[in-house]
Amino acid sequence: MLDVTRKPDQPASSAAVKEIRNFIAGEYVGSASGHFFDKRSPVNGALIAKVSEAGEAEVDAAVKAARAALDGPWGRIPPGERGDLLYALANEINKNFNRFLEAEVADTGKPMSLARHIDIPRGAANFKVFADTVKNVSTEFFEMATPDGAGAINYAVRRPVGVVGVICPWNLPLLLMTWKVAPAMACGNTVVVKPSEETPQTATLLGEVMNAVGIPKGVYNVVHGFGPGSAGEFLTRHPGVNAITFTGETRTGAAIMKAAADGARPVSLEMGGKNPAIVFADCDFEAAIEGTMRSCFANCGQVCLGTERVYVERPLFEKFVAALKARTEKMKIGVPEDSATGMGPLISQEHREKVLSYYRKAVEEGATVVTGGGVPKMPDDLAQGAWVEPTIWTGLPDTAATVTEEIFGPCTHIAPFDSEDEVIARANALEYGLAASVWTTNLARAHRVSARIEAGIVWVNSWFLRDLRTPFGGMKQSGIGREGGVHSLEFYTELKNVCIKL
Ligand code: NAD
Ligand code: 6OD
Repeated sequence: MLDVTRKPDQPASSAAVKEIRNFIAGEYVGSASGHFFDKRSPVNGALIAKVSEAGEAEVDAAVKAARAALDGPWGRIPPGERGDLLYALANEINKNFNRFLEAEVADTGKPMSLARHIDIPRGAANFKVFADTVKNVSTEFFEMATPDGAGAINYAVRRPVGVVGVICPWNLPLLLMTWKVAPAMACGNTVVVKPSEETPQTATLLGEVMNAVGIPKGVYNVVHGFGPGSAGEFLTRHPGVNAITFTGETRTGAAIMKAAADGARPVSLEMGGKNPAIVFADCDFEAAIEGTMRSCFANCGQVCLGTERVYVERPLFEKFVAALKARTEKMKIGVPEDSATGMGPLISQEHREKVLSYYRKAVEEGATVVTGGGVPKMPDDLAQGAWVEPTIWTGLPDTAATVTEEIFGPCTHIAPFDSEDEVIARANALEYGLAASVWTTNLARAHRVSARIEAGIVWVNSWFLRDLRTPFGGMKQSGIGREGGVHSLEFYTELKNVCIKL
């Protein structure tokens, strides 16, 4: 039985019901329809917020505010000053660290320790990294000959792409939203953000921070709502949006791409994954177990880069499965405030139903359930939370739905392999290509295998080690485009050549 006990002095996450509004042209505004949707705590199902759903009118107002800021004050700020403002934003997020932390944890139910070390610091760091990137980047220059002998010079200049629509998921809300908003703003664009309906709070709070540091009104706007027939669709279809950057499921990305085709607008899509970990018998065993534990169960398995397929070289297979099972069964499932909590709930009851349907499907497909596979017994006051057990399966063929489809929960399938060629073919067999990890102490093998894996990022002897200057994105159906460091400039700017005849 998993340890789900809570000390009596540790309260279940609960908060007074908040009213969350859209943020348009520097003001918090409700929607003309007066329509609100409910945001419930993943921890105990309590209503924590009523969120004002933006209609077409609010989305239109947000896009127009973004356009006005672009044509007005923001468009006139020199790049250096923009960079200073982005640094000020990062510092202001850090000043309000606990407010962001509490908001993120309330929306997601994730362990406070995780949000304290990853989500909020990264939310701030994104602004500094992209301010530095833009400050330090140069463009090309060419001299050329002309028939009259006087010559000509060519130089390239980067200009903002315009109003950028930013559509975000719920798993790392502030981190992934600022991962797009920071480069967009650093490059001189203005943004309209549509946070996930599951995580409205930190994007909204960021509006306050924008005002506090003096970002001109309209540069950063937030509209709340859902996808089809709601703010997400209204935003992606709005002709005033010049480019759309999206993080979320592959199916949603495809729908957004269709919407962007009207007006031939560019998209940057970071989408789903079904990421393999490959564990060779020569690995550092402890490191491989620790890294695989994190990659399977961090954030309750709700990380796009997480591992849902583990391939272990046959001589190590039994030992690896036993060790991962033992470690998993020791992990504490609990409330965010408890520092011993290793795993919180899923984001919502709806997502829990999806994950549990895969738990049932795995058994129907003939899996051996090594551990988990169900719902943990929680105290009565947490009974309405979206809890599931961390789960490990073995024994499935590579063609099973459990092994081929993204589940986005705390679960993984472990299979043995016999040769390098075989495991590479199995790792590459899916239409996803987001991330992979390889565990080996053989340097030549590390190079060989990582070169052949079809994934946007391959970690060797690590997982989720991120240098924000590096290209990030997915191959195949996991993404279109690369963001990160100077690579973000490809999407967030238009490159123009100026040719001057001398
Ligand atoms: P989702 O695709 O359901 O929703 C993402 C966002 O899109 C939400 O804000 C949603 O309201 C909006 N949306 C939905 N339909 C839309 C439409 N037709 N038009 C416009 N907007 C629409 O994804 P999710 O459930 O929030 O997040 C989980 C998924 O995100 C997983 O598949 C995960 O792998 C993926 N993800 C990928 C990355 C990456 O970097 N590749 C990062 C995080 C999450
Ligand atoms: O670290 C990042 O920048 C990033 N985009 C992480 C994505 C995590 C997916 O859940």
